[in-house]
Amino acid sequence: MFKKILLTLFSFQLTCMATFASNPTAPEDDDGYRLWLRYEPVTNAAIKVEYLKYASFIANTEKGEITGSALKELQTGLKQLIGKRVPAITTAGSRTGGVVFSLKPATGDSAAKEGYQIQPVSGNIVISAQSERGILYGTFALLRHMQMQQPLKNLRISSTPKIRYRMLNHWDNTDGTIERGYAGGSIWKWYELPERVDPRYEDYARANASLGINGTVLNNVNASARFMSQEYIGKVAAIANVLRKYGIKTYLSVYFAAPKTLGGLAGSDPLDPNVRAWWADKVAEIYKTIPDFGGFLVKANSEGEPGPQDYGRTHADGANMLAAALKPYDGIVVWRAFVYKADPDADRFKAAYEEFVPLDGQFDPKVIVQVKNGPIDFQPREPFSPLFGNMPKTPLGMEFQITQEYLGFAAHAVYEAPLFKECLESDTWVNGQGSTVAKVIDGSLHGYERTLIAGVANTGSDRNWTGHPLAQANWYAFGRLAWDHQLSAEQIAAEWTQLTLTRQIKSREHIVKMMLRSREIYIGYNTPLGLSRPWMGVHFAPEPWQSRGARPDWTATYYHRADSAGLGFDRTTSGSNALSQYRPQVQAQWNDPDKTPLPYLLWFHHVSWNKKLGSGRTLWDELCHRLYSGADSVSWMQQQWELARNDLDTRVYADVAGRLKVQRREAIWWRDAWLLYLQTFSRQPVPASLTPPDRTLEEVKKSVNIYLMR
Ligand code: BDP
Repeated sequence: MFKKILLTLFSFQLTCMATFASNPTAPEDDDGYRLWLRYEPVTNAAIKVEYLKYASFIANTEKGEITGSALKELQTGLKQLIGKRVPAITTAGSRTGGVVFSLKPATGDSAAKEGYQIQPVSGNIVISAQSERGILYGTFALLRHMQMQQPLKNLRISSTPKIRYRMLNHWDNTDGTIERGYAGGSIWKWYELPERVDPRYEDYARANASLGINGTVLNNVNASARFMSQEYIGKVAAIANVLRKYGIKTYLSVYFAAPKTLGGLAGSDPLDPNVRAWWADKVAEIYKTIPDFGGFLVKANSEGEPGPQDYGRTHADGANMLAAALKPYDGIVVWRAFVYKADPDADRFKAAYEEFVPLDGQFDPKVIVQVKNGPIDFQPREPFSPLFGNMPKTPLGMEFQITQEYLGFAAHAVYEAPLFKECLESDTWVNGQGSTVAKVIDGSLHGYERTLIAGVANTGSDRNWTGHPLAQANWYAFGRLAWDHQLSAEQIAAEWTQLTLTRQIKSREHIVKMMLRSREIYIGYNTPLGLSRPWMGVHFAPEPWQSRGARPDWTATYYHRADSAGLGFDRTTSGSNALSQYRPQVQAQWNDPDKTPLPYLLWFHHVSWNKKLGSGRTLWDELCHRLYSGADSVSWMQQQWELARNDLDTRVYADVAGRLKVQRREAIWWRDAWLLYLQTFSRQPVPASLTPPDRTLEEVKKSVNIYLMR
């Protein structure tokens, strides 16, 4: 047996050597675990000499846990970057040639408190901030700068976050599964907590802190009441103890009916004094165990979850009850606006606005209403939610989805920063031109101090955290934009690629190019021209023909409305009139089918198959062209990836290359499904310049059924 192991090891070694021999410039084998914190040795000799000039000591006068983490990170980073173990001292005094943490008295608002400055001062690099968190963020910024081998000489970085609460939302369950998770199981090992604390929690915290993320909701919005039990509060506390060291507060999703199901009360009416007392006691119990607990995230009266409306109360009543329970503490209530009633005649697009706008001004100041970026549900492209700007008396937070529920799971490469940016830069026009969504959520438009941005996490127990190696970039991009929404998608992609994949410029350019186009390519074969597909099921397989569901808005046909006349959802005055929820200037962009930009066309109009579009093609022809060009462009992505091959880690290269092949196959699957199905309505041939699918609609349907089989 022993001999067999030795032999296996030997042949494994030979294989590795062979791989390296054929690929001499590729870096060492990497499993993706280190994310963008790889701290690969500095290769630029002059830069290394400069870095060594500041590597005599790290001066940290503070005794706090968070500056302790900053110190540890800097020591680890420098050891790996320049090969030197840098000693820690408490004060620099007159010494020069080191890095100094300088904590200043707090004067500004919460954003200023988390900001930092980095600059050379009298022979040292000084990281100054008004809080320990600021020092930590500054440390990570310095390390990022050094990983990119930038000089320190004229370094002057000054940065403050634009949004106060920058959070991840995990949709993780007690049984270790993750709702809409595609990278393995949950990283939270509930069954072994609180006794065993997985070291991975600390690496998770480091990664988030490196981006400035300062809060995390540990569990699914479809929450289990168990999280409010004493047993789970103890488990949560063990995780919170780790996250705290990195400036991250822990939050929990709550099951609104917990007073009844867990507490044994008759009901969970938010105006019932017994229910209110139950929550007040529960909150006190939580704070006793987790003194810096962040607060609650709530999905109520949505998709079957319980809520205040079960007792004839409003969302404001429910949220305010929890806010009252949190009053003695620092915690907040994040109340989700993702609601839509099962009304067969309604347009789901309009639901959140109709329920929430009338409540504007009724929420307790501790409440933030968290709104998904679009009015429906995390589609590859959506217009911005009309709630943004229309609740001036209520702080609205942004909810983006990082996990790729509608973006091809972990098989398709879709870089999401362009999606995030598109929404943030949309103009609501509520206070005239320039009233962007970003200004709504950063509080500058309506003067909110409590501002929030959340991303539904894409992390899991896979060794590389996100399944698809390129999906790490989406976690990274979310965090960077949460800190500063003015960064460009390109800048973030370039940064991430350099930190994570390769320092070689040419290869980086190929990868960045591919990342920047990836979302449009995906939309091309998946939801071109403003189609959407939030139908029920696994949210992956193409089923545009699905017409039966528990409710109309859980079918595919509800959304695309294909018929013999044309395609698309009429949301103008002749249809659902959802457009009226936007300001006139926004309506003007989308009201007229002749002027609506093609990417949004079918979101707002039912367009006839033969209508000539701005592109010069008819709707049918344009649709075919986009489906084909999307699917074909996956081959172009494969080429870009190949061009970078020699500068990539061998494992990461092979992993992505394999996934791109899957993406190519599935892109054709989507293309054929839409095309063959919609052809039954358009009754037109595929344009002559394109090669028609080599299978029938029935064959595609069969393959989908097999895919969906248990
Ligand atoms: C939908 C997901 C569902 C979530 C829901 C939500 O399919 O799993 O529970 O959103 O955000 O997109 O509450």
